[in-house]
Amino acid sequence: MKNRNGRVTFFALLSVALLLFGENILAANHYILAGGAGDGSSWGSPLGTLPDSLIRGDTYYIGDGTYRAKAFSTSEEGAKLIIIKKATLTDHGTDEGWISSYGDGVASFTGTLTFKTSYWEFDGSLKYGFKLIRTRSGYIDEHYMNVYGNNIKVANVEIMGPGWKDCHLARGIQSTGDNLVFDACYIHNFSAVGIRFSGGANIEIKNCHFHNIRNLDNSVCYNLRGSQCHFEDIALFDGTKNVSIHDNIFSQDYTSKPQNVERGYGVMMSLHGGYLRIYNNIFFNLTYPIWLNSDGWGNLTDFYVYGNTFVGYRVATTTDGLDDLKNNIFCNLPSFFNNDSTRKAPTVGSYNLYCYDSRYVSDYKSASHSTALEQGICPFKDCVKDWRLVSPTDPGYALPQPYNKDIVDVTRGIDGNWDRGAYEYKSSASRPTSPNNLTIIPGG
Ligand SMILES: [Ca+2]
Ligand SMILES: [Ca+2]
Repeated sequence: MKNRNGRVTFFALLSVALLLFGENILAANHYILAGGAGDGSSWGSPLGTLPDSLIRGDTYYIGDGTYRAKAFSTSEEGAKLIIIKKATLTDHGTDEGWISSYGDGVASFTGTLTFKTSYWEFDGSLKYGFKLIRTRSGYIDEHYMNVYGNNIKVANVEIMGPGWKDCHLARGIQSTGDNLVFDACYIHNFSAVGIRFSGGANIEIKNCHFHNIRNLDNSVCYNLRGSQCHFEDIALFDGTKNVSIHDNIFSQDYTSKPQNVERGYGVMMSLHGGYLRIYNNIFFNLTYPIWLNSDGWGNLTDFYVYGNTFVGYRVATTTDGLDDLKNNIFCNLPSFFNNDSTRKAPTVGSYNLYCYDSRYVSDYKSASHSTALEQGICPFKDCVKDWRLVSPTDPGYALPQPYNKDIVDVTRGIDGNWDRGAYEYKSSASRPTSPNNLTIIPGG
């Protein structure tokens, strides 16, 4: 601390300050805007693209425009994050040189983004400030994002594939890392896979929308392109473990009936281990919402399926390895979904609600604490696009955290009745003055 003259040096003090407050003192903002040629110090002097090497602890704001492929390979420094976020009207760092047109649209990336090292946050700020697309023609087989590092969060990103009909082999995201969060992403229009995990542990996928991850016919695609056209929204393979999938929507277009014969897997699993918690999701018009690959499980310990809404399916969920199945709604209305293409919902759980199906109504009624609705009753505001409840269900089973909030964060049972399905129903007596009338429409 003291030099040979007994004086505390400026540099020694600075070292202590850096040790104590290092991230706060050093953290800086950088500004990137397509077409920029500055030093990145303000919106008046933006960089045109993210630099090759970024600075740990810093934040990089990106303005509207089109950007190219990027490999994120900056070395780690302990747990120091690098934050890359979309600049918005209300969150863009400095006002110096700022023009509102820099932040009222999206930042699009037309090449693959690859996270090679750990501790990154990539956040589009608003739904969906970052967009990953391809603009060229022909078969597109390279993945749109690769997540190879650990401790990475990806949020508010739209990943629009090259087309669900055309047997492309591209995946939205290919991932091998640990400690990952995917939040509020919209991944659609792929014929292979939305997100594939090839190993990795402690993974959370929430508030995302997967739409039209399918292909015209797998045998057609197999013959054309090989066996990578999997039509899986989320694929958990190769020893992936400890996964939580909640508050997501998995859907396919529903324009004429029957549509659900066109396949589509919501969550596909093989050799998965640790816990697997699937709750508060909506699965609409998928042939196999939750499906176990023929390779079977790994070392699975807790597999829970709670509070989901299944509408239109052939096999709603595997029951192989399933530890508990509660508070779900299973709905296959013959008026919407052809009897030939719909199958029986599982009856091994309890506190589930079943829509009417003449073939299975007696089984549904005899399931533990079940509800089997009468013929012609749809429990939702709209069976094909709005799965909020029109009235309370028979009480669900009260579960601990994290299962005590619904898909839009309403506390379960806040009105005295814990409802089944992804949406909690709030009776008018306790409804706040400004309810969250969120309507989620497939494709939107
Ligand atoms: Ca703009
Ligand atoms: Ca309720």
